[in-house]
Amino acid sequence: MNVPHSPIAIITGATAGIGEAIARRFASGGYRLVVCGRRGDRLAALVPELIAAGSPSVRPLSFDITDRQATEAALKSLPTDWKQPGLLVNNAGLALGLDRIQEGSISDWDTMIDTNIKGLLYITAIVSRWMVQAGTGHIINIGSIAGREVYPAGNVYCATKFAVDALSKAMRIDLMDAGIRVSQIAPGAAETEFSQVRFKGDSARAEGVYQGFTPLTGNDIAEIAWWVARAPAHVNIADVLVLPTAQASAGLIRRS
Ligand code: NDP
Ligand code: 8X3
Repeated sequence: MNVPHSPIAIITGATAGIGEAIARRFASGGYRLVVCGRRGDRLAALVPELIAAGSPSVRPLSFDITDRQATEAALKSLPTDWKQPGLLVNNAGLALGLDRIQEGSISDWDTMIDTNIKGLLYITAIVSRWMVQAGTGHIINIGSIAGREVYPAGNVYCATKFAVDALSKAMRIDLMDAGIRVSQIAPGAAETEFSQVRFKGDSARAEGVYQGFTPLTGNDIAEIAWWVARAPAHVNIADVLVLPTAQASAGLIRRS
């Protein structure tokens, strides 16, 4: 069923973690959804679940956000009436490795920069133009505590999240005259697939990141995204830093 008047949200990185939780939250709120990620099998499995949760219509787009042409082709393949999204959630991102600068992998650095900064920009370049044409819209960027403070061996990942922080502020300035809201949600430690990816499948190391305290979940961030998106039109919740209660700063976590 297609309900033309239900709002549309485009969510990147919807195959796992925070993005998947946001997709489920907005499905239950009645949004039409464009869910993005490289893993097409996960997107295919997610679509009927989002419909069952309450979304009137869901379009999966499987592409690599670091591939500019693939990103443009995927977004442009949407039907015309889907090119008026009320919301873009720039969530796709990753950390690779946790190495001191003198020991880091340049290939990992390239992937983080290409995904977290350039990929976010490839999407934003297209969708912000649609929003300006429509005269309305809201962009939520998922930043991080790592974009507020650097921590040992966080170097390039932190730099990419500092870039997301700068771009969130810059987008808000540039899109102000068009009436587009730009918000950032910057979480601390959230238990998702993030550490599995960072430590390249080393499950013991990944699980250790969340031991001895209660981390955030994707659902915690999804509830905040819902609150940010559903604020009255004259209210822009510009920036939310959200930490586990046991975390006081990037490197400081109280563990039992
Ligand atoms: P997950 O690893 O669970 O999810 C990451 C998502 O990003 C996946 O859906 C993945 O999809 C997608 N993604 C990664 N690379 C690409 C790519 N090249 N092209 C398209 N999609 C891609 O991690 P989180 O949910 O934790 O991370 C989501 C965001 O939250 C990231 O920006 C991260 O930096 C940020 N964040 C996470 C925190 C945490 O502690 N977990 C804290 C603060 C911020 P697929 O692999 O299918 O392509
Ligand atoms: C993810 C949180 O502290 O591992 O952005 O960098 S952290």
